[in-house]
Amino acid sequence: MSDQKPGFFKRLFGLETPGPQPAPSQMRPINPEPPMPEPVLPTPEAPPPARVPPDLEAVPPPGPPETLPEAPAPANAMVPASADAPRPGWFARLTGGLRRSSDQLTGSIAGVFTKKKLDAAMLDELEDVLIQADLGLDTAMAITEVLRRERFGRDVSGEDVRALLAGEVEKVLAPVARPLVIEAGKKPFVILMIGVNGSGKTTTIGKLSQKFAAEGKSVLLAAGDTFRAAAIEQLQIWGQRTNTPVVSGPPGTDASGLAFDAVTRARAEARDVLIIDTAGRLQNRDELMNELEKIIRVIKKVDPSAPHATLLTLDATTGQNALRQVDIFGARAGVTGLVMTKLDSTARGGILVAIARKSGMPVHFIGVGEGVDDLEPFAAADFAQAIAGAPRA
Ligand SMILES: Nc1nc2c(ncn2[C@@H]2O[C@H](COP(=O)(O)OP(=O)(O)O)[C@@H](O)[C@H]2O)c(=O)[nH]1
Ligand SMILES: [Mg+2]
Repeated sequence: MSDQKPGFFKRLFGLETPGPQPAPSQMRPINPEPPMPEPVLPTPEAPPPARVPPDLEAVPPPGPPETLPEAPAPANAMVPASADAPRPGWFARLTGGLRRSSDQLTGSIAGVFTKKKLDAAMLDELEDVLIQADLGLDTAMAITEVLRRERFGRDVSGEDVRALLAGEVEKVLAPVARPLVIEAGKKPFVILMIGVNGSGKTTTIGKLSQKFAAEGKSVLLAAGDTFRAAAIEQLQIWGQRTNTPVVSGPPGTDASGLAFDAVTRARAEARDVLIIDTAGRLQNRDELMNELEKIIRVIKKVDPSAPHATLLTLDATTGQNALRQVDIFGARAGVTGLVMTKLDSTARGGILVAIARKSGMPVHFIGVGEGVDDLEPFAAADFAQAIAGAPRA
């Protein structure tokens, strides 16, 4: 951000409270094969990745360094074991998952409201805090405007601001919080999972397959990330865990041919849902985007109405770069909805608000952990309250 005030980061990071680390029981590695790194081309706008985990291709965000969880397990922990402990309720999981984001926001807001009477300097500082929390300029300005209009020169507490923040965030999110509806008339209902490498496609497929199986749906998975043996194996492990068959071929198989076979088989077996995994695509790599378009064309040869949902997974830890991914994948692959992953690993959860306001794209689910149950249907009011650290209405 070019408009940040000097000394701001010092204050911001001085206040940062580290979030909870994933429970060791959720991190047991299963897959012995380390994934092969894929070639990485930096985007013109973004700096080249300085520190990329072996299975990540997502371009790291500009701006402050992200606190990633200390790798508690080897780099190949791609399929974490399910937690054995009883699971907390869903709102507790959501607030737990968003703790890093809400702690940072709450702490920074408290740092602004040290004086009682609201003045211009406090409003400016608050606007910076909200922008730095990745909420986007519009949301930051809307909130400070309400305060300027209604509370200037009067008493304002951090709590008042958090309640206002929760309300504004909810207003932005409500129109995009839309469930993923599996239409019974579409059999199979074909879901294509796309996104840059490491954004959480395969993990989200595992979580979704568990969810659909629990609803009594019959699911088929397709290992369409045919570049790497480890990627195929990772989906197979999720298939075993969720008792779901997986269509796969040897590494190097043509992904569109595999997608064709998968749709044909799912139709022959009268499956309710088919979820197709794809290789990580860096959005500026033209030939890879072309391949994605080819997969879609080939799917349509079996069923012209498919894919019925094209879900883009976005890694919340990539911050502002996620906005670019929405634009480019949206233009090239006809994205129908978003899944934001790793909200538990970042203080930048506010990016979802900026994406919602800018793109208006439906948000179906959010990922708040690596376990099979750590996928929550996206609910605007709950998310808004959790991120603002506001009490539940
Ligand atoms: N903490 C956390 N980690 C996640 C989440 N979703 C995925 N991951 C992890 O992110 C890494 C990359 O995920 P993967 O599904 O392989 O990404 P893909 O390359 O897009 O298929 C893996 O280590 C996953 O366990 C999430 O919601 N929270
Ligand atoms: Mg994958």
